[in-house]
Amino acid sequence: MKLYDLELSGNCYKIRLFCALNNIQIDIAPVDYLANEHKSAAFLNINPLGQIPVLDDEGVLIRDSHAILIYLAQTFRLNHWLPHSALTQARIMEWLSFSANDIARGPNDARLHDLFGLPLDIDTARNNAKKCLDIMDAHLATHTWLAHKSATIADIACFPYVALVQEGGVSLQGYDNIHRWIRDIKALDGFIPMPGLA
Ligand SMILES: N[C@@H](CCC(=O)N[C@@H](CS)C(=O)NCC(=O)O)C(=O)O
Repeated sequence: MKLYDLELSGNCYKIRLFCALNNIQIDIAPVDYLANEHKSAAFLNINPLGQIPVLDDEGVLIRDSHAILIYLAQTFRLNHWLPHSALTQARIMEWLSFSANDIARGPNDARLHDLFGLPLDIDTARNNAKKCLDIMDAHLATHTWLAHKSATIADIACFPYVALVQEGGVSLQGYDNIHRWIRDIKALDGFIPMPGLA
């Protein structure tokens, strides 16, 4: 399996982290983001959205970090990361959707503005980020993990941009339950960091 990857991308890191936690071997194919390789004709053949990550499993191409997490969990029968019960799968989907929408328009946008200079509305992004943190902290006050009694792909999906939120100028101070959850993820066997994460 090959991952089209950018080291500084939280979306790509979700896949690298999940593979490390589960001893899944993947070849990393770095994409030259600064040179706009992801918008080249060759890459648009791989993903017409011009986005990374993309997984290539023997010619089967899968785009989107959340779709890739589902694919890997199912392919390697990692049922504890994606349990089969209807309610748990619905709970996981709630958080994958939260990651793709709310976290993307909050912590992720704030970081894209501050770290990469994207012309985004930083006040809106930081307000969105704080709403995300409030919602997650309240949830984690009564839940060890986001969607289930043990860690699932929901936790992996939400982890990077929340743990990196300070790179978008938003403090995690006072979000004690999120701090505890971040510590719990970092303590998982096989955890690997990415730049910006201690
Ligand atoms: N929903 C996608 C978002 C992927 C995404 O936005 N990737 C960024 C890098 S982290 C990218 O390629 N951006 C370029 C663009 O959107 O043009 C996912 O979860 O993988």
